[in-house]
Amino acid sequence: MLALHTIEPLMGCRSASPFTLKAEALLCMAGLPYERKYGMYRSAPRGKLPVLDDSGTLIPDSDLIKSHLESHHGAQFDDHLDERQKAIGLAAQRMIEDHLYFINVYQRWNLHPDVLRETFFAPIPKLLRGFIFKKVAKGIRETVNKIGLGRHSEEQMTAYAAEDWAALATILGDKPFLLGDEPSSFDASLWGAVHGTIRCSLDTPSRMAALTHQNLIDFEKRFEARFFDQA
Ligand SMILES: N[C@@H](CCC(=O)N[C@@H](CS)C(=O)NCC(=O)O)C(=O)O
Repeated sequence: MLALHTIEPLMGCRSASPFTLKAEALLCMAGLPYERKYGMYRSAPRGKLPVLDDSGTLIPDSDLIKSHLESHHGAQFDDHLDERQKAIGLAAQRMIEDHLYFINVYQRWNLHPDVLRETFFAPIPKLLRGFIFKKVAKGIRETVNKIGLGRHSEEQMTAYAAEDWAALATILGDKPFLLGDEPSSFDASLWGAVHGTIRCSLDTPSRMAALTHQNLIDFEKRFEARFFDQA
């Protein structure tokens, strides 16, 4: 029995987190039935989501979930890729998850605090909501600042995001998936980022940059149609 502890949908996208989107995409790619669960925040083993519950064993982190699905459930996400393709995929994934992600989060929270507080935080009682929201927002600002990105100007951050999207669009080119005709785990990461950015109606400069790449928009739809429409 598989249950994915994930984060709620947000304004048009299936989850507010690209990492939980990636984990869900991997489950769908593996063709495994699963249940979605919400609300595991503080009790997550590493304080972060996604977490996969496999009959009572908790697996935190989207990459560890990928390895678990391969080692325990027969998934073969990347076996068709050669070493060079795997290296390109990993470089793209790291750019998505360790660079672009932080700009996306920062811009979303910086530009739309009121909307986020009243949508995403709506389940929290009103008296507590503002307090918890401020604490989370402060944590995000501090994290992005500590890794250095938050010390750049808004314009510079937008320029970085535009470069990342352009690089991803270039790697994808006119192929159906990031590394060729068949999807791999790296597409789950790309789909999580593209879906979470363009389908969520919270507009940011990074979202606008992503939307200038028709092949990324088409990829998001193609991936969704193949793995999610029947899910
Ligand atoms: N490396 C982790 C990153 C997961 C992650 O950063 N999740 C965010 C949601 S987007 C989270 O749970 N943040 C809560 C926090 O940092 O307190 C993965 O791939 O799963």
